Amino acid sequence: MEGKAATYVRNRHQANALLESGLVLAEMLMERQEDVSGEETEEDVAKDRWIEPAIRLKRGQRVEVSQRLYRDELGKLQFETANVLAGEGEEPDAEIFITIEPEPARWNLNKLARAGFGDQADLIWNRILTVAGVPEEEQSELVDSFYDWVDDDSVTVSADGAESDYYEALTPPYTCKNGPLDTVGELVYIRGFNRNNGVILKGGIWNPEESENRQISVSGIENLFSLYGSGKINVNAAPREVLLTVPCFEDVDGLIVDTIIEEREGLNADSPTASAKARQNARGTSGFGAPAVEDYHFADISDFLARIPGISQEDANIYLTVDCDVYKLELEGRVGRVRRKVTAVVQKGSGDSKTSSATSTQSNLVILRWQEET
Ligand SMILES: [Ca+2]
Repeated sequence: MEGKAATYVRNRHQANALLESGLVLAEMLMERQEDVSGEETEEDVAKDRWIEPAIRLKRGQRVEVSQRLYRDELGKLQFETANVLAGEGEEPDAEIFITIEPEPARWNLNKLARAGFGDQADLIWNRILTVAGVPEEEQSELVDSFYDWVDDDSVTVSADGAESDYYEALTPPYTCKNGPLDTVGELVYIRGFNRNNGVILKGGIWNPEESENRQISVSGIENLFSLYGSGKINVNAAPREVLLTVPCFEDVDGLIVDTIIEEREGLNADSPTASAKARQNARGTSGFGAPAVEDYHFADISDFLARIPGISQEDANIYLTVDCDVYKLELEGRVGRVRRKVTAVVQKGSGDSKTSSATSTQSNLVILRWQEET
């Protein structure tokens, strides 16, 4: 038994160390995006496996990479290289999994207020709650109470809102935040969002008190939000469920959103519905010396508007972006059967951070948030 316990302790220790290695790898990839052009050939990509993810990052796309490790004769973990390979098909002794996602792929919750988006905040909330399945007539309780929660005054925006006098009457009582949220999960304290144990965050039955045939199920909205970024949605990186909640992408069957995803991934490149650019890209990648990584991402908002019909420049200015300097990282270290996970938010920048509480790594990466799974 002692042997097993010692192995567990060692593996856990090493898995934690892998999280640090994962951060270094993520940092390396973020720096590499400055050095890649997107013109790299298949030969280049075959020589260096980090080129392709670096290009994806440069284009504002989500990246998933992993690194295998094997124990050497001394039991130390070494990165997989030609020399350290334990053998074809053999399970690696350890692995690092890294996901890097541009943070503007989600709504910045703290900007979804009058002080952030102005009147458009109402439109965005309406889309978010409608897509989630919250009945129209019950939305104002959530929206107005959210506004009251974050605004610094103690006057309710409407009878559907709530300030401290409302929360102080609850059991147990608490006061209204009157400031920005520190976590997305904090939503559950807000009037309306607290309904049925905060079901709107994870999804479930909105009105369990009703008879079964009147019950409404809602989808969780928690994954639509972040607490960082400009507030605009990155059209290269945003997942489908977020794109569906952008007011200017509203249509009957989510057709615009499907078109956006097909265009940016090149899924429609062979079809006549694809933009001229997507079709040209598909042809361009077959020739000798042509770039190895197909490029369908939206280079800028003009490119986006040219390829996605029916969106106005005005709406694009309000809601959309292709820029990113804040990233969400998911790092996982596995050693044997022990897994350690961390979620981090990092800012890539010049190092002159405006966030005084942030800690800086040796290079230009600023860690805004570091949350280990316990
Ligand atoms: Ca308030």
